[in-house]
Amino acid sequence: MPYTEELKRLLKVVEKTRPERLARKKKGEEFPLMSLEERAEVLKHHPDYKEEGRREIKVGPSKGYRVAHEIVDMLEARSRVDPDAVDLSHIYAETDVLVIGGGGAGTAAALLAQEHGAKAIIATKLRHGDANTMMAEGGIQAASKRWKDSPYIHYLDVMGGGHFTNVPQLVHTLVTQAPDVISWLESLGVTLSKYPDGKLKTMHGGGTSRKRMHYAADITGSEIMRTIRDEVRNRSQDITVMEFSSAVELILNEHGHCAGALLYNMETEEYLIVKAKVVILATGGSGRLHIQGFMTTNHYGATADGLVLGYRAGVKVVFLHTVQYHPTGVVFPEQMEGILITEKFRGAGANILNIEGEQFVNEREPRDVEAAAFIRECLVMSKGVPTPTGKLGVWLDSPIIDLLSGEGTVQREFPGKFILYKRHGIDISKEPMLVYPTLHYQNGGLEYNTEGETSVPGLFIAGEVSGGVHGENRLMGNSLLDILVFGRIAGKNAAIYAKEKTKEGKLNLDHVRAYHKELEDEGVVTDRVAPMLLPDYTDPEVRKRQLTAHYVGTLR
Ligand code: MEZ
Repeated sequence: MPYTEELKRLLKVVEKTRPERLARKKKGEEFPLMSLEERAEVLKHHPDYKEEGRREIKVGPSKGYRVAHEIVDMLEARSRVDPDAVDLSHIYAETDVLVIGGGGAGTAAALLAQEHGAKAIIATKLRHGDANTMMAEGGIQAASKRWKDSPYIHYLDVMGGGHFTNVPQLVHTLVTQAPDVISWLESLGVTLSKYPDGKLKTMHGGGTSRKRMHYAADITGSEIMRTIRDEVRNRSQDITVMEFSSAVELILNEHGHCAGALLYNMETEEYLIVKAKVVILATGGSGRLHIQGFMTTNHYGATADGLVLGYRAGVKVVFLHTVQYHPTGVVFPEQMEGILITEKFRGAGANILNIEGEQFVNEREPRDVEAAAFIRECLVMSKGVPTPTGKLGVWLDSPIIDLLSGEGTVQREFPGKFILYKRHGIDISKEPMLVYPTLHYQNGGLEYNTEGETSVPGLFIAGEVSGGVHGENRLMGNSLLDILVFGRIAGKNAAIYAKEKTKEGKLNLDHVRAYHKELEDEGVVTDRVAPMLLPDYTDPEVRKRQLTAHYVGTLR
C-alpha cells in the first residue's frame, strides 16, 4: 500500500527540513552523540528495563534467573514427547556429527566438520537456509584493513557495545578470527561489495569507531547463506541435509554425553532418532516469541528451540535478560510489518526524524540507545508519526542518501529494500520510510567457551543460541561474524571430538524425565509444550472455537 494522503502530507514536513539537514551533513556536522548519563536516561524507555516484563525461571540450571516471560514460558514447558513412549533402539540414522540448525552457524559448522574428516547430518526445521542469516542485510564486521583498524580496536567497540559485560575471551576469539572469515567467504565465492580497484568496501555501523562493515549491497546474509549452502551441496557425499526435521529433544547416553537427537518430521509427523558421536546446536534465536508484543525481523522458525533443548539437558542460560530491538523495522506498509531496514541506511547518511521533521537522536548510537530514543519520542514526547491503523513510527529519510552520494545510490546500494518498497508503490529514493523498533536478536543464550563447548560433553553450540560474546547488547555486523567464527570452531572441534573423545553408551532421555519431575516438584502445572517449533498467529476469536485442537495434533 503506498502512503496515504495523510502520510503524504506529513512527508512534506520532512522535505521542508531536508535542505538544511543536507547542508549540515555536507559540512560534516552531525546530531550530537549522547553522553553516558543521557544514554542511561533514555535506556529507561527500552523494553529490557521494564521489570514487569520478566520473571524468575523456577527450574533447571539457571533457576532464579529473571528473563522475559515468553522465554520462561518455553523453559517451563513439558517435552513434546513422553520419554517412556520413545523407543531409543530404533535408530533412523547415524553419523559422526549431528548439526541441529540449517542457518549460517550450522552450515559453517558442517563444512568445517567435513573438512576435518567427519560425516555430518544437518537437521533443519524448514528448508536449508530458512534462517535469520538469510535475512541479515547490512554486513559483517572484520578489521581487515590493517592500516587503519585492528582486532584490538574492534575488541574495544564490541565490549563498549555490550556495556563491558561481554565474556572477554569470546570477544577476543571473535575479533581475531574475523579477517580470516572474510578471506574464507571470498574463497568460497561470496561476492562482497568492492571498489573498481578491487578493494573491499567497508562502512560504519552503530557503535563502530572504524569503517569495518563488509557487505554485499543490502543482502549480505543471503549472499553468504546462498554460497555456503551451495558448498554443502558440493560435499553431499559427506554432508546429508534433513529438511523439515525439527529437533525436539537431545539424547544423552549413560556417560552423560550428548549422543544424538530426537527429530520431528514436520511433514509426516514421525519422530526419528539420529544417533551421533557429537552434536552441535545451532538453532538460532527467538524473535517469533514476540517478547512484550513486539513485531520481529526474525524468520518464521525462530522460536527458541535450542534454548529449550540445551537447558533441559543441563546447560545454563546467560545474558538472556537482554533482548535486542533493532531500531528500524517497517511499521508501514503493514504487510511488511517488522521487516528489517538495515542500519546501513543510517550509515549512508539517512536521518531519523519525528513528526515535525526534527532530528532527535544521532543515527549511530548503539542499538539499544537508538531504539529507546525512538520509543521515547513516540510514547513519551508524543512526536511519533501515526499509521492508518494507529501505530506509531519515526521517519528514516532515505532520499537524503541520493542527495549526498549521487542519484541512483539508494537503488544501487539497497536493491533489496528498493524493490520491496517498489512493490508497495513507494520509491525510497524519493520518499522516506516509516520505522519503529522491532525484535531482532537474542543477545544471550546457552553458556559456552571459546572452543564452542558447553557443560554437557559432546554438545557444542554456535551462533544466536549461545550467550556471552555480545554481552548485553550486540553491535551491527557482529552476528554474521559470530555465526561464522563460532560455527567454524564448533565444526572443527566437533570433528576432533568425534574422532578422539566420544564415548559410546546406552542412549537415554532421563534428563527429560528429571526435568518433568522438577517442574512438578516446583508446582509448575502447565499444558504448554516446547519447543514451540512454529509461532501461532491464530485469531483469538478463531481460537475460542478450536475446541478440539489443543495439543491434539502434534503441532498444536
Ligand atoms: O548485524 C545485524 O543485525 C545487521 C547487520 C543488521 C542491519 O542493520 O543490517
